[in-house]
Amino acid sequence: MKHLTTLATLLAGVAFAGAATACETTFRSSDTHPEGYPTVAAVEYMGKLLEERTDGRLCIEVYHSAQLGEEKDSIEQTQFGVIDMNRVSLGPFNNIIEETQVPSLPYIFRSVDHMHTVMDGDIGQQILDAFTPHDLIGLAFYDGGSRSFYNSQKPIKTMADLEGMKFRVMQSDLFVDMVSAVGANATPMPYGEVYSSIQTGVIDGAENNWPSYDSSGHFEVAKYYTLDQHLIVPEVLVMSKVTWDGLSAEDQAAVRQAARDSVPEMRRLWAEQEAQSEAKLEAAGVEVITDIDKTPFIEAMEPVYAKYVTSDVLKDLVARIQATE
Ligand code: BDP
Repeated sequence: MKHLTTLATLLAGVAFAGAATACETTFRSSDTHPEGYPTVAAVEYMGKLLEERTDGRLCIEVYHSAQLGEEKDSIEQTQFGVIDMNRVSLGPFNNIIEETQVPSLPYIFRSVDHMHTVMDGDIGQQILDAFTPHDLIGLAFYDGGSRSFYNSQKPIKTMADLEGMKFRVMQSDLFVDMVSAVGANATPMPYGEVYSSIQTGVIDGAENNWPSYDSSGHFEVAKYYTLDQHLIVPEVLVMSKVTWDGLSAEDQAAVRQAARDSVPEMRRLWAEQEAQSEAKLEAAGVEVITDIDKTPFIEAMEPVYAKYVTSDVLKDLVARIQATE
């Protein structure tokens, strides 16, 4: 008898747990980074909020480590509605959505705080709204720290040291021109190909933030890291418009709110990870070059601004960002 009661309780427990976790809809969300990376953890956190707030109806499953493809391809799949959500850098959108070029301009932000103020306000909203005509719904911006050059050859202390070197950039014309502007050559390629390309000498290096430099293992094959901090490019969380259009207005609001509420958590995780990665890689023997004069780098970017900031919309966005305290 006692045994039976225990079994009944157990079965009831299983049934209950089953009901609580039976999601009516599970959004598939793509991320290039591995499990535990701040962007992956933040979208999982958003999923938890959404599940709680919809009584388990709406859930998110994050397919990390580029399981759903490299960013450029996964963006297309998201536009088609094959993938429901995607967390990506703004870089791969540059060639499709003009407005995303503005926060991707080198040295446009004076600091991460400046970037937060801009992206949390009207300018950020305008850029999120610019995704809609491209079959995507911009939900929130995440942090991507600042990006700097690393390479396998030598410590780079001045712009002259970059002369003729070959760096991988994200698949964005703007970044190709950014690298040319400092006297080096750019090769756009998917993130997943960078490690072996450095290892085999196809390229001399790449550019990224501390957490990516760490989690990608690029530091193992390119140990010179020059903190010129040319980009403070935010990352973005988008939903496919196909998925979005299938949701009720209340569920759309719940998705938007959960995405917004994941931002402070993301920033907390990001700050933690940045410090951890920096300490880990310094201990691992990465040579960090910090005594660098950024002025020539900033001045060298003038032709990039001249080439890309040509439409009224972009000119206005740049002027408003520069005027933001
Ligand atoms: C990382 C971004 C990721 C990009 C990657 C890259 O988080 O979205 O794919 O850089 O350089 O920092 O491709």
